[in-house]
Amino acid sequence: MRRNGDPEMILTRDGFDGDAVVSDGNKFITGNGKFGYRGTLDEMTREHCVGLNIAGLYDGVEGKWRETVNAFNPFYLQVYADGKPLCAWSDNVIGHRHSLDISCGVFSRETRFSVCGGTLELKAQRFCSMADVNVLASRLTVSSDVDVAVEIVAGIDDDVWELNGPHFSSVAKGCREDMLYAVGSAQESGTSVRVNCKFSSVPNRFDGRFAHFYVTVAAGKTYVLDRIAQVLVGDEQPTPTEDYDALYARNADMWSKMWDRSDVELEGDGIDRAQFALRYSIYQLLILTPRGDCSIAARGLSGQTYKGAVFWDTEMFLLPFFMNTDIAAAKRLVEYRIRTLDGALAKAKSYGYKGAFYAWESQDGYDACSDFNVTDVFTHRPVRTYFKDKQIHISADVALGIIRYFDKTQDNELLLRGGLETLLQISLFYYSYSYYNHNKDRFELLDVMGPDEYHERVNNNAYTNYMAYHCTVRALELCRALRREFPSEVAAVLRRFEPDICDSLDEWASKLYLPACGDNGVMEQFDGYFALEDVTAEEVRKRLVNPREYWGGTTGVATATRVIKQADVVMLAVTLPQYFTVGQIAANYRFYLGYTEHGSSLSASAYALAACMTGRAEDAWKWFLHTAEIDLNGGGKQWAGDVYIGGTHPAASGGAWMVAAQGFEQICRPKFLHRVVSHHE
Ligand code: IFM
Repeated sequence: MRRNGDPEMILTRDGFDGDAVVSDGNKFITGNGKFGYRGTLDEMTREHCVGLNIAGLYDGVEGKWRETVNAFNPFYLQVYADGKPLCAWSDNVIGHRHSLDISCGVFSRETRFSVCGGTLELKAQRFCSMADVNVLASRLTVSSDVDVAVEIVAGIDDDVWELNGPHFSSVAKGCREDMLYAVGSAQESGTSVRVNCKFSSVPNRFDGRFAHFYVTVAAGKTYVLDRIAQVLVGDEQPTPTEDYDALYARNADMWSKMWDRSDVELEGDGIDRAQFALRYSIYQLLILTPRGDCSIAARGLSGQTYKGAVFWDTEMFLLPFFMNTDIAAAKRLVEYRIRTLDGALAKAKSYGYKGAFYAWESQDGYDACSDFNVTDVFTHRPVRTYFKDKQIHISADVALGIIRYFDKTQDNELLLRGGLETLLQISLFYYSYSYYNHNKDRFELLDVMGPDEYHERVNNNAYTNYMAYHCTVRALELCRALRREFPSEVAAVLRRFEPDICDSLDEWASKLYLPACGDNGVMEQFDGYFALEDVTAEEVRKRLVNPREYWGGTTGVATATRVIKQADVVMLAVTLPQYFTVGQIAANYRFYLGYTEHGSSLSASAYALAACMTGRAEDAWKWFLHTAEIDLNGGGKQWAGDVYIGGTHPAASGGAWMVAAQGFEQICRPKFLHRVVSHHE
């Protein structure tokens, strides 16, 4: 495994590009699972989207979306030489570069300025410590080939970038010798956020907000200023911290252990670009390693997009990586869902259903998904969307996460401490949601939305029906097996349900409608899909009047067509391949590809996996690069109607890992997957 400082592990931008500030904030992000610090420069402020995002701390402001909180920025710093500010975009810049060392999560910048007839070089490094998760460290060095009088203004910037803030009503700030602090409380919960920043030398002056250092940098000499920050949430207490070098060494050591567990090496000619993209994807996953009670948000720790909420992305795209590299982290992800079962029970009840209907956008179990998740670009009016009400597949995705975790670990304890109850409550939800069609003597799941969000309120979405069926059958199997070993514990779980729950679910599953593949091998995405306008995604794109237009909803360009946002039947085929033959997977891949917009970053990896399963090496490679490079290219949609949805794409990174670690090996020897289940057509 490559180590700290290896050029093959470094991502670099040469020269400053003002247009790339926001996307570089995502691309050069550092983090440790508890915090994400965007890849911005020290002299930047909220207008450059500087962000120190805190995992799992949510706050809501009256009339606005509830979202995760960004902490005060401990690393604001502006150097003045000869009375003028030195910024990467100043006129006197001779050269600039910033980089990210993905072997150890260290962000660096080097900028040279023409000052006083000589050259002054400003270098800075920083990292979020993987070893001490409340700690962030930064080192600034200033050197020059002429004597220069320099003023450094450094401190905690409490004017934070927020999408739906302000989240702190008042902030107390102060300075104690070599340390600044800022403390505020999140408006809704009152949870306190304290940021301390300790300098390696005592400032000359504190102006009530920032510290000022006045130094003369002598020709040929280097001035060094270290800053060690602690970010404390709730009742966390400050702890003594080590110096920069010691923190750096322990952080690097921790990273090296993480890479030892997680690296995937590709073999072959001309794979350098792909290898880097894959390692970069793994880096993006490692900086999201869940801590404490938290799970992982859909845009990771890159900001407040998607409200910092947890989606199905976690179970379907992130869990496989953690299950194979860090089982303790995987367990946290699964436990998060078990812990938030009450929220799912309450959501089901609020719609008049039984069982567990999980939050589409979970903030600790509460569903943050708005009824109007998109704004129309023409009228600027909110558009009624049905993600929250109708994407019922979320509960089965959660169940599959628990089942896969159990299959890997045989952790009976987890099942007995809430896992089994969660699985049965999820099955009960589908049972209560379903409709019994007397004419056809079968149960159906009506008025739903599958993974393809452009077709709302459809009947019998294939992905949803199969996932509900599969998870119910597995839940019952696990229940029976567990009952043999732990009869009294399982009896206690079952007492929370109607006495005949298992028989009812068994019968329901045996009568749930599972659409079969047609003679051509293609499975219809939902009832009536084949009757929609037969037009490709590219043709529909040409119909857009505004590039940010929303394709779905009642009047979207895709709604009345076969054009879909993301892998749906193909997602089903790669998730539960046992219900398909290889030929059927190939047929669905071919059929749906042209209709898929890939408007979600979740789509490409599903197509890559399907390509792997059906021996399509070139396509697999293409879709693999697409998913692995999404954050390197600044790709992915930035807007849904008028709503900003930019940030990093953890699910795409997780998908890249799945394709590399689990997909590629199938290209040469596709498994024969045939076990067709098609009943009640
Ligand atoms: O979960 C996804 C969804 O499938 C498509 N829209 C974005 C969400 C978050 O990544």
